[in-house]
Order: sequence, then structure tokens, then C-alpha cells
Amino acid sequence: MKDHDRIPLQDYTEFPPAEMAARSAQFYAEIRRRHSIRSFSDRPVSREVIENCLRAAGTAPNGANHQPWFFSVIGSPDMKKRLREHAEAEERNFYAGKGGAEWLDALAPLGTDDRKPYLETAPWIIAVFAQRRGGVRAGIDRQNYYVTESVGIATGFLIAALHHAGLGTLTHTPKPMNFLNELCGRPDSERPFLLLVTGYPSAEATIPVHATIKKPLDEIAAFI
Ligand code: IYR
Repeated sequence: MKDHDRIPLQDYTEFPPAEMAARSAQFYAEIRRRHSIRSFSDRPVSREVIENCLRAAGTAPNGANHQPWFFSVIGSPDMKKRLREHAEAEERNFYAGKGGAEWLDALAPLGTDDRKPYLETAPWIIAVFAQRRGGVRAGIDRQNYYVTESVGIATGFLIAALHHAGLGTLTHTPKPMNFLNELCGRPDSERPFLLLVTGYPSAEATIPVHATIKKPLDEIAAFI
């Protein structure tokens, strides 16, 4: 079989309309229980779970199927400590004013600050990288397309997969993030996209009321 050949769609599953409606409602009920949390337990989470969630992320639709993403999974205490040190150094500047008044004001309801203890507490921190060049197989060096869109979709799949498995998540974006290339040993052709913190929520985990305000359907969509 050649790459240009075609095969039948074999794994599509159709559901009767009532079941489809029920499934769509069930998925909404499940995903609306996902909240970004900032207090994680140090309870271990098996590598197998993270691997399956990464496999799910790797199925995301993307530009020319070059799959322009790379996930560096940080689990060792030493690496997590170094990551936290770098991230907190950047965040100190950000919260001291570099972020600008308008941005800092927008974050005020979340109650975030420059302390990121969860970068050491959570069992796994996934650094997501976006590859400017690549190809359908490892070792190919061609232009990648729709890189940000592709990596964003894959990250969405990853977050949904981790939530579905029963884990808490936090997207974290220390700014700037260039230190991640060296820390994770990734080439300059890759752009750090975000950090995904995952593990069990701690017993004290809270969510800001601000984060519970979800725009109603008629404000986020129109049937035209
Ligand atoms: N990166 C900082 C600031 C931050 C920015 C946004 I936009 C958020 O939604 C939340 C935080 C931090 O992680 O604290």
C-alpha cells in the first residue's frame, strides 16, 4: 500500500438519532465538569494513562497530516524543580508589571500570582511544542502548515482526554517560554506552545467564580 492509495472508512460509528442526542448531551455534561485547577495532589498517576492521552492528542486533525507537535513529559522531581524555577522567574517579572496594567487587571478575578508550586507538586507537566518544519514521518524536513491551529486542536484533544480519564488539568503559559527548548532538549525549529499541568486535584482545590461564567449558546453561536 502506497501513501497515495485510499482505503474505506472502517471505524466510523453511526448512532440512531435519539442516541446521538443523548450522547451529545452526555459529552457536554462531562466536559462542563472540566475546570482549570491550580492546586494539585502529589499522588502519582501512571505513565500508561498519560501515554494513552498523548496517543489521543496525536490523532487530532492537522495541516497536511504533518502532525506538527511534540510533547515533552516532565515527571522527575529534578526537572520539575528546574522548570518551576525558570517559570517563576518569568512570572515574577510579568506580575511585577511587565504584563501591563490591562492584562494584570483581567487576571485579578482569577487570583493568580507568580508562585507556581503545582509545577513541582503535580506528577506530570507536559510541555507542548509546535514544529515549524516536519513531515508525515519522523526525519522529514518540510514546511509545516497551520501549525498553531493544529497544535491548538491537539492540545484540546489532550485536555479532553486527561479530563475523561479523571485527571485535573491546568494550561500554563509562562511568558516568555523560550527556556523550555533548552530544558527539554528541543531544537530551535520548535516553538514552546504551552505547559499542561496534570494530576489529581488536591483536597483544597478551588475554582474562581469568574471561571464559572460561561456565555450562553446564543452569545457564542448563531445559526444563519
Ligand atoms: N502566565 C501567567 C498569567 C496568566 C495569563 C492568563 I491570559 C491566564 O488566563 C492565567 C494566567 C500565569 O500563569 O500566572
